Amino acid sequence: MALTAVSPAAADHHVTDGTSVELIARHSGKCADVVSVSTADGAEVSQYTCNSGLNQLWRIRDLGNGYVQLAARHSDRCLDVNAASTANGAKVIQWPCSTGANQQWRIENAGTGHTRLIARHSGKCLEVPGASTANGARLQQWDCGTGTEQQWQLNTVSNPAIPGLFADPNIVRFGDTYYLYATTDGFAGWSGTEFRAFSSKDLVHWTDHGVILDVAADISWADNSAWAPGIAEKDGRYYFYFSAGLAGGDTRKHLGVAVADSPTGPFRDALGRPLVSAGAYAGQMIDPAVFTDTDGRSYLYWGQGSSHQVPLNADMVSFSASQVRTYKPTNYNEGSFVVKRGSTYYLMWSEGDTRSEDYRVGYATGTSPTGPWGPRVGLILQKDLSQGIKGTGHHSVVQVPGTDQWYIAYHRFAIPNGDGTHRETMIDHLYFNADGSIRPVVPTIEGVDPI
Ligand code: FUB
Repeated sequence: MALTAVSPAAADHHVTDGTSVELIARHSGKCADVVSVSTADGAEVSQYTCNSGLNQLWRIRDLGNGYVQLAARHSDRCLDVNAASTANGAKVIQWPCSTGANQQWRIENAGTGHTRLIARHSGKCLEVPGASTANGARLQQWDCGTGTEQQWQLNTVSNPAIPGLFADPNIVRFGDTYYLYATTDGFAGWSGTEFRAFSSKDLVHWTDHGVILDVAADISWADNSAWAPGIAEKDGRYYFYFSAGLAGGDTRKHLGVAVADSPTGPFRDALGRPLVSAGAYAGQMIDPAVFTDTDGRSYLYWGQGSSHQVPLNADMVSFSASQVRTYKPTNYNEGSFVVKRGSTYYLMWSEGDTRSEDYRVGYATGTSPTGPWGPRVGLILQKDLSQGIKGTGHHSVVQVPGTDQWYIAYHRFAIPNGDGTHRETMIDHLYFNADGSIRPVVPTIEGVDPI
């Protein structure tokens, strides 16, 4: 289970906007649950044995006024006191999120790791009637007291790893800190311009460092389509590779590289021109990724339609064209990514179209960072319709130093209502089998425990 108790202090003051929580009643240990996973307006909310279902996960929206909304993840509808009643015993339902004070909840510290949830319009507390421990007991509001049936534990889940719409995540570790860089999603035609940086010590709690590069503002040769970044460090400088386009009738993308003295920027264009211009190689010049071998040499990978691979020069912003190798593994589309485990190199890539629920990740192995690569071994990651998980792809992988613990960051369609331009970034475990093959990843709604 990947559930982390929010501390009372955090529950009072620092519940992070966009995180999802289970609401667990103290007296029963059961979860606030939208009955039968209903998406209907007015569906009742009761307590039920916790099962990690999306109808038991509530996404926090911090309203900035001391109150939060709690939106059920399966329906995107808000926890709501029916008809804005102020009466004791008024039932709690889900309802389309609005500005109503009967959907606004104050999270108050009740001690011992628990909270009270107080409805703004009535000042009354969310409770399980009669301190029932039965599945199906309908939640209601009542005058606040000291009963444990009015006390709730807020357990955060770690997926999506970063709140909001982000795709093509590149996860890396610099020093003792993990970083995530991604495409900012939610724009028609993936036309967004900004890249942000996120950092975490434990892979669960992430800090948003804001915009580190805006291709429209910071890159003279680009003004749209800030896609799919990759980053590497050398001698205390950070090299940020990205794809972007320049409007004016040309829809092609180029690869660029920006540089900074910190992993959180600010980054500036390293070359004043693309590192790889559209048309230089087969396919689209998108989806850069960097692998740095144990000898310190870094390699650049990119390409849609084909996977181009080359050692970077020591300056990290140039390479020898004569050393570029191009591969087209079975089912390859885009999103090349390489890791090394022992003496084996693993080339992974995304298959299919990011707009398809069948977007997925396959892999092959090789004996050098630029191949030759063996035949496609199989899939690492694919949709799981039993959990409503679709469109899993464009991933990256990070190893916990000194261990054989590996994590995969990837995107999938947002839940609910996602598609190929509304994607969210996930982190899950990646395991190797004893024979060195990669075990298919189990994509989860909950994510991982803090490391
Ligand atoms: O996010 C824009 C594009 O979608 C990426 O470059 C592809 O890998 C696909 O995920």
